[in-house]
Amino acid sequence: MRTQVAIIGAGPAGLFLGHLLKRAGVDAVILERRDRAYVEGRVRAGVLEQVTVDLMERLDLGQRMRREGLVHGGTNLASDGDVFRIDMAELTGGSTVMVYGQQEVMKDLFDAAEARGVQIVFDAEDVHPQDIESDRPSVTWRENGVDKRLDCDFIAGCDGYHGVSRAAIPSDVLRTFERVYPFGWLGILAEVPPCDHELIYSNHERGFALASMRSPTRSRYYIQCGLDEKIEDWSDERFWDELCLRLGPEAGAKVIRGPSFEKSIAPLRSFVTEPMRHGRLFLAGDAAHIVPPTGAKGMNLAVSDVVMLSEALVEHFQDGSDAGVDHYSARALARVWKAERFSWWFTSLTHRFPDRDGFDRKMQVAELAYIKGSRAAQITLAENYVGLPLV
Ligand code: RFL
Ligand code: PHB
Repeated sequence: MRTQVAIIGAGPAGLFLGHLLKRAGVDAVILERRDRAYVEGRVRAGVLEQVTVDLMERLDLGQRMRREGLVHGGTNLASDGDVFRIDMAELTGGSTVMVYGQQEVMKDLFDAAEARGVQIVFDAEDVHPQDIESDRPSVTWRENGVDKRLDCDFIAGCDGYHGVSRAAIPSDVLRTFERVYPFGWLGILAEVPPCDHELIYSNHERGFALASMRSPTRSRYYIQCGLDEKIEDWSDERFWDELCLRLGPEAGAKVIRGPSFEKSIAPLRSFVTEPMRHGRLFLAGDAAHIVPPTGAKGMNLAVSDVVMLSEALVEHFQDGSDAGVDHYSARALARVWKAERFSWWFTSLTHRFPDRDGFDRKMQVAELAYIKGSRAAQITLAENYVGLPLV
Protein backbone atom coordinates (compact mmCIF):
# COMPACT_ATOMS: atom_id res chain seq x y z
CA MET A 1 0.00 0.00 0.00
CA ARG A 2 1.10 3.54 -0.64
CA THR A 3 -0.20 6.93 0.49
CA GLN A 4 1.11 10.46 0.88
CA VAL A 5 0.60 10.82 4.64
CA ALA A 6 0.35 7.92 7.10
CA ILE A 7 -1.43 9.05 10.27
CA ILE A 8 -0.95 7.01 13.43
CA GLY A 9 -3.92 7.32 15.82
CA ALA A 10 -7.59 8.17 15.28
CA GLY A 11 -8.10 10.48 18.28
CA PRO A 12 -9.01 14.13 17.71
CA ALA A 13 -5.55 14.98 16.27
CA GLY A 14 -5.48 12.11 13.77
CA LEU A 15 -9.10 12.41 12.67
CA PHE A 16 -9.07 16.19 12.22
CA LEU A 17 -5.83 15.86 10.24
CA GLY A 18 -7.34 13.11 8.09
CA HIS A 19 -10.33 15.34 7.29
CA LEU A 20 -8.17 18.41 6.58
CA LEU A 21 -5.94 16.47 4.17
CA LYS A 22 -8.88 14.80 2.46
CA ARG A 23 -10.47 18.19 1.86
CA ALA A 24 -7.22 19.51 0.34
CA GLY A 25 -6.86 16.47 -1.94
CA VAL A 26 -3.87 14.99 -0.10
CA ASP A 27 -3.96 11.17 0.26
CA ALA A 28 -3.87 9.86 3.81
CA VAL A 29 -4.53 6.64 5.74
CA ILE A 30 -5.20 6.58 9.49
CA LEU A 31 -4.00 3.56 11.50
CA GLU A 32 -5.76 3.11 14.86
CA ARG A 33 -4.89 0.50 17.46
CA ARG A 34 -8.41 0.22 18.91
CA ASP A 35 -11.93 0.10 17.45
CA ARG A 36 -14.30 3.01 16.90
CA ALA A 37 -16.46 2.29 19.95
CA TYR A 38 -13.43 2.46 22.24
CA VAL A 39 -12.07 5.74 20.88
CA GLU A 40 -15.50 7.34 20.83
CA GLY A 41 -16.41 6.06 24.28
CA ARG A 42 -13.64 7.79 26.21
CA VAL A 43 -15.02 10.55 28.39
CA ARG A 44 -12.60 13.42 28.12
CA ALA A 45 -12.67 17.05 27.05
CA GLY A 46 -15.72 19.23 27.39
CA VAL A 47 -14.75 22.73 26.31
CA LEU A 48 -13.96 23.81 22.74
CA GLU A 49 -12.04 27.00 21.99
CA GLN A 50 -12.93 29.14 19.01
CA VAL A 51 -10.09 27.50 17.03
CA THR A 52 -11.83 24.14 17.37
CA VAL A 53 -15.32 25.51 16.73
CA ASP A 54 -14.03 27.26 13.59
CA LEU A 55 -12.42 24.05 12.34
CA MET A 56 -15.64 22.07 12.85
CA GLU A 57 -17.45 24.69 10.77
CA ARG A 58 -14.74 24.83 8.10
CA LEU A 59 -15.02 21.07 7.68
CA ASP A 60 -18.85 21.28 7.48
CA LEU A 61 -19.10 19.34 10.73
CA GLY A 62 -20.76 22.08 12.78
CA GLN A 63 -24.44 21.28 12.35
CA ARG A 64 -25.05 19.18 15.46
CA MET A 65 -22.61 21.26 17.52
CA ARG A 66 -24.57 24.41 16.67
CA ARG A 67 -27.79 22.69 17.71
CA GLU A 68 -26.66 20.84 20.83
CA GLY A 69 -23.51 22.67 22.00
CA LEU A 70 -23.72 25.30 24.74
CA VAL A 71 -22.07 28.67 24.08
CA HIS A 72 -20.50 30.06 27.25
CA GLY A 73 -19.59 33.74 27.43
CA GLY A 74 -18.47 33.50 31.05
CA THR A 75 -16.95 31.21 33.64
CA ASN A 76 -16.84 31.29 37.44
CA LEU A 77 -14.11 31.10 40.04
CA ALA A 78 -14.73 30.31 43.69
CA SER A 79 -12.48 31.00 46.63
CA ASP A 80 -13.55 29.11 49.75
CA GLY A 81 -17.15 29.22 48.60
CA ASP A 82 -17.22 32.83 47.37
CA VAL A 83 -18.20 32.54 43.70
CA PHE A 84 -17.45 35.33 41.20
CA ARG A 85 -17.96 35.48 37.46
CA ILE A 86 -15.43 36.22 34.72
CA ASP A 87 -17.36 37.77 31.82
CA MET A 88 -15.10 36.38 29.09
CA ALA A 89 -17.13 37.71 26.17
CA GLU A 90 -17.14 41.27 27.51
CA LEU A 91 -13.46 41.16 28.53
CA THR A 92 -12.20 39.77 25.21
CA GLY A 93 -14.38 41.71 22.78
CA GLY A 94 -16.84 38.91 22.14
CA SER A 95 -14.96 35.61 22.40
CA THR A 96 -16.76 32.61 23.83
CA VAL A 97 -16.16 28.88 24.29
CA MET A 98 -18.41 25.97 23.32
CA VAL A 99 -19.35 23.20 25.73
CA TYR A 100 -19.58 20.13 23.48
CA GLY A 101 -18.04 16.87 24.63
CA GLN A 102 -15.04 15.25 22.96
CA GLN A 103 -17.24 12.17 22.55
CA GLU A 104 -19.65 14.20 20.39
CA VAL A 105 -16.78 15.66 18.36
CA MET A 106 -15.45 12.15 17.77
CA LYS A 107 -18.87 10.88 16.68
CA ASP A 108 -19.21 13.73 14.17
CA LEU A 109 -15.68 13.09 12.87
CA PHE A 110 -16.18 9.32 12.52
CA ASP A 111 -19.60 9.66 10.85
CA ALA A 112 -18.22 12.14 8.34
CA ALA A 113 -15.10 10.02 7.77
CA GLU A 114 -17.34 7.18 6.60
CA ALA A 115 -19.41 9.47 4.40
CA ARG A 116 -16.39 11.21 2.84
CA GLY A 117 -14.05 8.30 2.39
CA VAL A 118 -11.43 9.28 4.98
CA GLN A 119 -9.57 5.96 5.25
CA ILE A 120 -9.22 4.47 8.73
CA VAL A 121 -7.77 1.06 9.59
CA PHE A 122 -9.03 -0.02 13.03
CA ASP A 123 -7.52 -2.73 15.25
CA ALA A 124 -4.06 -2.17 13.78
CA GLU A 125 -1.67 -4.04 16.06
CA ASP A 126 1.99 -3.40 16.64
CA VAL A 127 2.14 -0.20 14.57
CA HIS A 128 5.66 1.09 13.92
CA PRO A 129 7.03 4.08 12.01
CA GLN A 130 10.02 2.98 9.89
CA ASP A 131 12.92 4.80 8.19
CA ILE A 132 11.82 8.23 9.37
CA GLU A 133 15.24 9.70 8.62
CA SER A 134 15.09 8.61 4.98
CA ASP A 135 12.94 10.14 2.23
CA ARG A 136 11.07 6.82 1.89
CA PRO A 137 9.46 6.24 5.29
CA SER A 138 6.79 3.62 5.94
CA VAL A 139 4.57 2.31 8.68
CA THR A 140 4.26 -1.39 9.48
CA TRP A 141 1.52 -3.11 11.49
CA ARG A 142 -0.33 -6.40 11.91
CA GLU A 143 -3.96 -6.82 10.97
CA ASN A 144 -5.85 -10.05 11.72
CA GLY A 145 -2.50 -11.78 12.11
CA VAL A 146 -1.19 -10.54 8.73
CA ASP A 147 1.84 -8.21 8.45
CA LYS A 148 1.09 -5.00 6.56
CA ARG A 149 3.12 -2.08 5.32
CA LEU A 150 2.19 1.40 4.16
CA ASP A 151 4.79 3.37 2.15
CA CYS A 152 4.38 7.12 2.41
CA ASP A 153 6.02 10.55 2.09
CA PHE A 154 5.35 11.63 5.68
CA ILE A 155 4.17 10.14 8.96
CA ALA A 156 1.99 12.06 11.40
CA GLY A 157 2.31 10.69 14.94
CA CYS A 158 -1.12 11.45 16.46
CA ASP A 159 -1.09 8.49 18.83
CA GLY A 160 -1.38 10.24 22.18
CA TYR A 161 0.85 10.23 25.23
CA HIS A 162 1.29 6.43 25.31
CA GLY A 163 1.81 6.00 21.55
CA VAL A 164 4.79 4.67 19.61
CA SER A 165 5.62 7.71 17.49
CA ARG A 166 7.48 9.78 20.05
CA ALA A 167 9.57 6.73 20.95
CA ALA A 168 10.67 6.42 17.29
CA ILE A 169 12.65 9.66 17.56
CA PRO A 170 16.23 9.03 18.77
CA SER A 171 16.62 9.94 22.44
CA ASP A 172 19.62 12.19 21.75
CA VAL A 173 17.41 14.35 19.54
CA LEU A 174 14.42 14.66 21.86
CA ARG A 175 14.22 16.99 24.83
CA THR A 176 11.38 16.58 27.28
CA PHE A 177 10.14 18.95 29.95
CA GLU A 178 7.84 17.67 32.63
CA ARG A 179 5.98 18.51 35.81
CA VAL A 180 4.02 15.78 37.56
CA TYR A 181 1.46 17.09 40.07
CA PRO A 182 0.97 15.34 43.41
CA PHE A 183 -2.77 14.76 42.83
CA GLY A 184 -5.35 13.66 40.28
CA TRP A 185 -8.93 14.41 39.29
CA LEU A 186 -11.80 12.15 40.22
CA GLY A 187 -14.56 12.80 37.68
CA ILE A 188 -18.18 11.68 37.39
CA LEU A 189 -20.94 11.96 34.83
CA ALA A 190 -24.54 11.99 36.01
CA GLU A 191 -27.87 12.48 34.29
CA VAL A 192 -28.84 15.50 36.38
CA PRO A 193 -29.13 19.22 35.50
CA PRO A 194 -25.91 21.20 36.23
CA CYS A 195 -25.77 23.39 39.35
CA ASP A 196 -25.11 26.51 37.26
CA HIS A 197 -25.52 27.46 33.62
CA GLU A 198 -21.73 28.05 33.43
CA LEU A 199 -18.64 26.28 34.82
CA ILE A 200 -17.35 26.83 38.37
CA TYR A 201 -13.64 26.34 39.16
CA SER A 202 -13.35 26.20 42.93
CA ASN A 203 -10.34 26.60 45.17
CA HIS A 204 -11.22 25.25 48.60
CA GLU A 205 -9.16 24.43 51.63
CA ARG A 206 -10.13 20.76 51.16
CA GLY A 207 -8.99 20.82 47.52
CA PHE A 208 -10.08 21.80 44.02
CA ALA A 209 -13.53 21.13 42.56
CA LEU A 210 -14.97 21.78 39.11
CA ALA A 211 -18.62 21.94 38.12
CA SER A 212 -19.00 21.31 34.40
CA MET A 213 -21.64 19.83 32.12
CA ARG A 214 -22.36 18.08 28.86
CA SER A 215 -25.94 19.33 28.34
CA PRO A 216 -28.78 20.98 30.29
CA THR A 217 -29.58 17.53 31.71
CA ARG A 218 -26.12 16.00 32.07
CA SER A 219 -23.51 17.14 34.60
CA ARG A 220 -19.78 16.54 34.71
CA TYR A 221 -18.13 17.13 38.08
CA TYR A 222 -14.54 16.74 39.24
CA ILE A 223 -12.79 16.86 42.58
CA GLN A 224 -9.06 16.84 43.23
CA CYS A 225 -7.97 13.56 44.85
CA GLY A 226 -4.81 11.85 46.04
CA LEU A 227 -2.88 9.73 43.54
CA ASP A 228 -3.21 6.65 45.74
CA GLU A 229 -6.99 6.87 46.06
CA LYS A 230 -9.23 4.10 44.73
CA ILE A 231 -12.48 4.57 42.85
CA GLU A 232 -14.11 1.88 45.01
CA ASP A 233 -13.62 4.08 48.05
CA TRP A 234 -15.67 6.84 46.46
CA SER A 235 -19.34 5.98 46.65
CA ASP A 236 -21.62 8.44 44.84
CA GLU A 237 -22.78 9.75 48.20
CA ARG A 238 -19.25 10.45 49.40
CA PHE A 239 -18.46 12.19 46.09
CA TRP A 240 -21.55 14.44 46.23
CA ASP A 241 -20.88 15.37 49.88
CA GLU A 242 -17.28 16.33 49.15
CA LEU A 243 -18.19 18.21 45.96
CA CYS A 244 -20.82 20.30 47.75
CA LEU A 245 -18.42 21.17 50.55
CA ARG A 246 -15.77 22.31 48.09
CA LEU A 247 -18.13 24.33 45.89
CA GLY A 248 -19.28 26.19 49.01
CA PRO A 249 -22.75 26.75 50.51
CA GLU A 250 -24.17 28.84 47.65
CA ALA A 251 -23.23 26.67 44.66
CA GLY A 252 -23.28 23.47 46.72
CA ALA A 253 -26.93 24.03 47.60
CA LYS A 254 -27.79 24.02 43.89
CA VAL A 255 -26.14 20.68 43.15
CA ILE A 256 -28.72 18.10 42.12
CA ARG A 257 -27.59 14.59 43.02
CA GLY A 258 -28.17 11.42 41.07
CA PRO A 259 -26.48 8.11 40.29
CA SER A 260 -23.20 8.48 38.42
CA PHE A 261 -22.80 6.44 35.22
CA GLU A 262 -19.10 7.12 34.78
CA LYS A 263 -16.44 7.57 37.41
CA SER A 264 -12.70 7.70 36.81
CA ILE A 265 -9.44 9.10 38.16
CA ALA A 266 -6.95 10.91 35.90
CA PRO A 267 -3.44 11.97 36.97
CA LEU A 268 -2.33 15.54 36.19
CA ARG A 269 0.84 16.36 34.32
CA SER A 270 2.53 19.04 32.24
CA PHE A 271 4.77 17.61 29.53
CA VAL A 272 6.38 18.92 26.34
CA THR A 273 8.61 17.19 23.80
CA GLU A 274 10.88 19.17 21.51
CA PRO A 275 11.21 19.14 18.55
CA MET A 276 7.82 18.08 17.17
CA ARG A 277 9.40 16.87 13.96
CA HIS A 278 12.26 14.53 13.19
CA GLY A 279 13.02 13.66 9.57
CA ARG A 280 9.75 12.61 7.96
CA LEU A 281 7.90 12.10 11.25
CA PHE A 282 5.75 14.81 12.82
CA LEU A 283 4.22 14.70 16.29
CA ALA A 284 0.86 16.34 17.01
CA GLY A 285 -1.48 16.53 20.02
CA ASP A 286 -0.93 14.49 23.19
CA ALA A 287 1.89 12.55 21.46
CA ALA A 288 3.99 15.71 21.85
CA HIS A 289 2.53 17.47 24.87
CA ILE A 290 0.21 17.09 27.86
CA VAL A 291 -1.44 19.82 29.90
CA PRO A 292 -3.29 19.41 33.19
CA PRO A 293 -7.02 19.63 32.33
CA THR A 294 -7.63 22.74 34.44
CA GLY A 295 -7.27 25.09 31.46
CA ALA A 296 -9.38 22.85 29.16
CA LYS A 297 -6.64 23.06 26.53
CA GLY A 298 -5.64 19.48 25.61
CA MET A 299 -7.92 18.77 22.69
CA ASN A 300 -7.76 22.37 21.53
CA LEU A 301 -3.97 22.14 21.30
CA ALA A 302 -4.28 18.91 19.32
CA VAL A 303 -6.49 20.84 16.92
CA SER A 304 -4.18 23.83 16.53
CA ASP A 305 -1.24 21.45 15.91
CA VAL A 306 -2.99 19.67 13.07
CA VAL A 307 -4.28 22.89 11.51
CA MET A 308 -0.63 24.00 11.29
CA LEU A 309 0.56 20.58 10.16
CA SER A 310 -2.07 20.31 7.42
CA GLU A 311 -1.09 23.75 6.11
CA ALA A 312 2.55 22.65 5.98
CA LEU A 313 1.77 19.36 4.23
CA VAL A 314 -0.60 20.94 1.71
CA GLU A 315 2.09 23.53 0.92
CA HIS A 316 4.55 20.68 0.32
CA PHE A 317 2.29 18.68 -1.98
CA GLN A 318 0.60 21.55 -3.81
CA ASP A 319 3.28 24.25 -4.04
CA GLY A 320 6.40 22.10 -3.75
CA SER A 321 7.61 24.28 -0.86
CA ASP A 322 9.06 22.86 2.37
CA ALA A 323 8.98 26.17 4.23
CA GLY A 324 5.90 25.16 6.25
CA VAL A 325 7.20 21.66 6.94
CA ASP A 326 10.48 23.09 8.21
CA HIS A 327 8.72 25.67 10.38
CA TYR A 328 6.02 23.36 11.81
CA SER A 329 7.77 22.40 15.05
CA ALA A 330 8.73 25.95 16.04
CA ARG A 331 5.33 27.33 15.08
CA ALA A 332 3.37 24.69 16.98
CA LEU A 333 5.62 24.86 20.06
CA ALA A 334 5.19 28.63 20.35
CA ARG A 335 1.46 28.13 20.92
CA VAL A 336 1.93 24.97 23.00
CA TRP A 337 4.17 26.68 25.54
CA LYS A 338 1.70 29.51 26.09
CA ALA A 339 -1.07 27.00 26.75
CA GLU A 340 1.28 25.04 29.03
CA ARG A 341 1.96 28.19 30.99
CA PHE A 342 -1.71 29.01 31.40
CA SER A 343 -2.67 25.45 32.37
CA TRP A 344 0.16 25.25 34.90
CA TRP A 345 -0.72 28.64 36.38
CA PHE A 346 -4.45 27.90 36.62
CA THR A 347 -3.69 24.53 38.24
CA SER A 348 -1.28 26.15 40.71
CA LEU A 349 -3.88 28.78 41.60
CA THR A 350 -6.78 26.44 42.23
CA HIS A 351 -5.41 23.21 43.72
CA ARG A 352 -4.32 22.19 47.18
CA PHE A 353 -0.64 21.19 47.17
CA PRO A 354 -0.02 18.68 49.97
CA ASP A 355 3.67 19.58 50.19
CA ARG A 356 3.14 23.33 50.50
CA ASP A 357 2.52 25.39 53.58
CA GLY A 358 0.14 28.06 54.85
CA PHE A 359 2.02 30.84 53.09
CA ASP A 360 1.38 29.32 49.65
CA ARG A 361 -2.30 28.91 50.45
CA LYS A 362 -2.48 32.59 51.50
CA MET A 363 -0.88 33.54 48.19
CA GLN A 364 -3.59 31.61 46.30
CA VAL A 365 -6.37 33.29 48.28
CA ALA A 366 -4.77 36.71 47.75
CA GLU A 367 -4.38 36.11 44.03
CA LEU A 368 -8.02 35.04 43.69
CA ALA A 369 -9.07 38.19 45.58
CA TYR A 370 -6.89 40.25 43.25
CA ILE A 371 -8.47 38.64 40.16
CA LYS A 372 -11.94 39.27 41.59
CA GLY A 373 -11.18 43.00 41.87
CA SER A 374 -8.97 43.60 38.85
CA ARG A 375 -10.23 43.98 35.32
CA ALA A 376 -6.63 43.65 34.04
CA ALA A 377 -6.21 40.29 35.76
CA GLN A 378 -9.58 39.12 34.47
CA ILE A 379 -8.66 40.05 30.89
CA THR A 380 -5.46 38.00 31.20
CA LEU A 381 -7.40 34.99 32.44
CA ALA A 382 -10.21 35.39 29.90
CA GLU A 383 -8.02 35.77 26.80
CA ASN A 384 -6.08 32.64 27.71
CA TYR A 385 -9.17 30.63 28.61
CA VAL A 386 -11.00 31.35 25.34
CA GLY A 387 -7.77 30.51 23.50
CA LEU A 388 -4.93 32.58 22.09
CA PRO A 389 -5.01 33.26 18.34
CA LEU A 390 -3.36 30.90 15.92
CA VAL A 391 -0.33 32.70 14.47
P1 RFL B 1 -5.68 10.83 22.00
O1 RFL B 1 -7.08 11.33 22.22
O2 RFL B 1 -5.00 10.15 23.13
O3 RFL B 1 -5.74 9.85 20.74
C1 RFL B 1 -4.65 9.05 20.38
C2 RFL B 1 -5.16 7.88 19.56
O4 RFL B 1 -4.04 7.09 19.14
C3 RFL B 1 -4.32 5.71 19.37
N1 RFL B 1 -3.06 5.00 19.57
C4 RFL B 1 -2.48 4.23 18.62
N2 RFL B 1 -2.87 3.91 17.38
C5 RFL B 1 -2.08 3.08 16.68
N3 RFL B 1 -0.92 2.55 17.18
C6 RFL B 1 -0.49 2.85 18.42
N4 RFL B 1 0.65 2.34 18.91
C7 RFL B 1 -1.28 3.72 19.20
N5 RFL B 1 -1.17 4.23 20.44
C8 RFL B 1 -2.26 5.00 20.65
C9 RFL B 1 -5.21 5.71 20.61
O5 RFL B 1 -6.00 4.52 20.69
C10 RFL B 1 -6.07 6.96 20.38
O6 RFL B 1 -7.23 6.67 19.65
O7 RFL B 1 -4.71 12.01 21.53
P2 RFL B 1 -4.98 13.30 20.62
O8 RFL B 1 -5.67 12.91 19.35
O9 RFL B 1 -3.71 14.03 20.58
O10 RFL B 1 -6.08 14.14 21.44
C11 RFL B 1 -5.78 14.68 22.71
C12 RFL B 1 -7.06 14.84 23.55
O11 RFL B 1 -7.76 13.63 23.56
C13 RFL B 1 -6.72 15.29 24.98
O12 RFL B 1 -5.75 16.29 24.95
C14 RFL B 1 -7.96 15.84 25.73
O13 RFL B 1 -8.89 14.82 25.99
C15 RFL B 1 -7.53 16.48 27.04
N6 RFL B 1 -8.65 16.97 27.87
C16 RFL B 1 -9.29 18.16 27.57
N7 RFL B 1 -8.96 18.85 26.46
C17 RFL B 1 -9.65 19.98 26.11
O14 RFL B 1 -9.33 20.60 25.10
N8 RFL B 1 -10.68 20.48 26.89
C18 RFL B 1 -11.07 19.85 28.02
O15 RFL B 1 -12.03 20.29 28.66
C19 RFL B 1 -10.35 18.66 28.43
N9 RFL B 1 -10.69 17.98 29.52
C20 RFL B 1 -9.03 16.25 29.00
C21 RFL B 1 -10.08 16.79 29.82
C22 RFL B 1 -8.45 15.02 29.33
C23 RFL B 1 -8.87 14.34 30.45
N10 RFL B 1 -8.26 13.08 30.70
C24 RFL B 1 -8.97 11.93 31.05
C25 RFL B 1 -6.88 12.87 30.34
C26 RFL B 1 -10.49 16.12 30.97
C27 RFL B 1 -9.87 14.91 31.29
C28 RFL B 1 -10.33 14.26 32.57
C1 PHB C 1 -15.09 18.85 31.28
O1 PHB C 1 -16.28 19.22 31.17
O2 PHB C 1 -14.78 17.66 31.17
C2 PHB C 1 -14.03 19.84 31.58
C3 PHB C 1 -14.34 21.19 31.57
C4 PHB C 1 -13.37 22.12 31.86
C5 PHB C 1 -12.09 21.70 32.16
C6 PHB C 1 -11.77 20.35 32.14
C7 PHB C 1 -12.75 19.41 31.86
O3 PHB C 1 -11.15 22.62 32.47
